Amino acid sequence: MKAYNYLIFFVLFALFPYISYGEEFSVTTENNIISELRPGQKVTAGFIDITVSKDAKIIKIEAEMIGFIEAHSMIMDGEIMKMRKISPVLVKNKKYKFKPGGNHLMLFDVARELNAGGDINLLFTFQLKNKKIFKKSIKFKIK
Ligand SMILES: [Cu+2]
Repeated sequence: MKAYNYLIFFVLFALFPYISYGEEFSVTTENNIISELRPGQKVTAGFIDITVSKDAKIIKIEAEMIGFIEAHSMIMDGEIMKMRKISPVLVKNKKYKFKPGGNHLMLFDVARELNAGGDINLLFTFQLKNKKIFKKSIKFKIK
């Protein structure tokens, strides 16, 4: 019986580092909004404030029935607004904002309805400095 208890103890300790490892990266979000898709459109924008518990890059964003999703910056070049694809670099515990008029998400080839009042999950892939990958599904309200 005693040997059995030791075994349980050992197994718990052996597993613990892996269990805690799974919890090491957390993502908190606010103001998660996707603009509703107007009739005839296939492209829309998204906004979100993201705070991560460790320095990380967003390397991919995907969702069902959406061709592809990019993060963009937006700058004024004289009178012309220019958007450029970016790979957002998030700093630990610092809020990163995707907001109207600034960095934003762009959803292309949308093949589903996105009506105000609904919601949609986007799957974010984050890469830490040590190259470890985390995938998080994040819910957005459609507005
Ligand atoms: Cu854009």
